[in-house]
Amino acid sequence: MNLDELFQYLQTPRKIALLTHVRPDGDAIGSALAMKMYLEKKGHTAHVIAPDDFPDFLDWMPQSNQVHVHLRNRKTCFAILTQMECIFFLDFNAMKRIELLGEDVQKLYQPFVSVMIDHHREPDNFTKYRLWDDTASSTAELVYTFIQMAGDLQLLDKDMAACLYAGMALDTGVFQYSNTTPKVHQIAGALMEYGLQVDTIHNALYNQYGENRLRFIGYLLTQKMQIIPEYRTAYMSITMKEAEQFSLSIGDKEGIVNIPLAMRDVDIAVLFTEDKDKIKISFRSKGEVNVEAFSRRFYNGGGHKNASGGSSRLSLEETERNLQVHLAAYFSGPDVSE
Ligand SMILES: [Mn+2]
Repeated sequence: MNLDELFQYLQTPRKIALLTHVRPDGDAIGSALAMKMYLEKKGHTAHVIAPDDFPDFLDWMPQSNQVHVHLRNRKTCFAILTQMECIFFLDFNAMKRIELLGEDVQKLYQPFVSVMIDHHREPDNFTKYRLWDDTASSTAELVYTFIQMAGDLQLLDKDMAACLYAGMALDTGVFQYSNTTPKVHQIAGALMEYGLQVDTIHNALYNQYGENRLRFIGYLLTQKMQIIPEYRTAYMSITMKEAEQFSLSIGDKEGIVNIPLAMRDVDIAVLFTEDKDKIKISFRSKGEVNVEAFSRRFYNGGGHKNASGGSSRLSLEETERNLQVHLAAYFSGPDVSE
């Protein structure tokens, strides 16, 4: 899409909100913070609003203490939103992905210019402008591209580079998933030129386990993991009670879904996480197995071919039991009613 009109609009100082999806990950927060710093350098006023808390292991990101959390400060966030002329939607492409924050956005009376920057499949059409590419590794990559297209790469600095590098690293599994393109390495290299210590960033992102978390993973793998050999699928579940017993915080569940893919005979990994009113479900896959289509068809979900999410309103037991039924339907062929 031609973004020149938007770049023209951004030649004048604007009041801009940067919104990320629920349970924001490193790509969402890194992209939003880098975008905030960029827009402020351009003379704009920018506020990052996340629907709920991001994990502690992102606290090192520059300006992470300036993220407004809607769930905890709904009034403040709404007051900010009512002042805005422009809203960026970062790392998501459907209003339902920001839940209550989306309801507040839809209540706004003032007109605002809307921009989506995203890399998830099947975007809803709710913004005036979009930089959308589902072959991009991450929203961080697209934020870099956005700044490049605007002709502003000279405004990049070490803090912005660190946020974007971290977003790309997290969404590519540290440059190992199939979304790791030559362009990803080129941009990562360009970002490193700002003096990034990649080992320091890696330690900050990954080597942050508490003893409880590592022991919990041991418990999950020995006591909870189930394997369905005919569908090369492994699944695990985390109940609210277990999360409490092991004192898990938000970030502690991150990445766990990937672990069963380390097995030679497993192509699909599923993690069910019990929440107050629903079961949250994460899917990961290898190669050509498309868990995005699977989660979209059976779990009101979406995301990427090899990494997607969804949910279920059934009990945890029923949800687990249904998995095998859905896998059978999925592998028997496409739904002809679609
Ligand atoms: Mn992302």
